[in-house]
Amino acid sequence: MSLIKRFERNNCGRDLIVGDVHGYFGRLQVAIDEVGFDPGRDRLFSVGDLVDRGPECDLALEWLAKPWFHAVRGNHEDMAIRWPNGNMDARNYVANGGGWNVSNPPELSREFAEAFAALPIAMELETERGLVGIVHADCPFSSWEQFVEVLETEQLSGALKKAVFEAAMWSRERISGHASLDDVAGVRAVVVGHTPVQRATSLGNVHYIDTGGWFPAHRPEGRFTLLDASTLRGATVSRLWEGA
Ligand SMILES: [Mn+2]
Repeated sequence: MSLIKRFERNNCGRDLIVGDVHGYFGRLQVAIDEVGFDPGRDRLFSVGDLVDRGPECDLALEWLAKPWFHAVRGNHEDMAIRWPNGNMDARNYVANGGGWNVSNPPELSREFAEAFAALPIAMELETERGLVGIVHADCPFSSWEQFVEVLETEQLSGALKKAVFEAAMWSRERISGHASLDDVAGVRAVVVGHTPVQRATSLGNVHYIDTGGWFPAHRPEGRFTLLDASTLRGATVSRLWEGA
């Protein structure tokens, strides 16, 4: 298992990056159809948080098995990993949208935990305009190389591992203004989700793309943003699933 997964340049199609999905795979399918996603040439990358809150969380494994779909671990995957080990309080988990997994038979919860524990913490895409990093919440270092170096350290100390994992999957320091807004060095862009934003936005070279495609029906402002890794432009797709 590798904590960083690297992808060579996609020479035949597009690389699109989507924000948090939170169990709305039907909507995600509609969104990628809308931009003419071609599974034979294009690739879809996820910033994590595939599960909790939405109605189709159980489809996450099916999506992860698709050869063109790749995800990093979000804090909601982290909770699903903790759950079968007794490291996740049931009430807190349910409050965070984990009710579907709390009611899963233990064998199934274990299956999800294993699949999510196999996800990398970060991904790295070669694009024609430079390297693009993907992590759920934030890059915990001022340089991407440093982050990768730590993720590749075979015998990472327990304390360092915990701190790096927590920041990568849970941090809101940068977007809440409590940390440096400088570019992450050594990488063209870092793409994250985790903190919902009204529209895709960037702080330095860190791009926030969770525009709430998973928002429930009473929050119709939510959209999926599909960010092109090469142009760093996002297609914000409509809520076709609302029905005509
Ligand atoms: Mn999150």
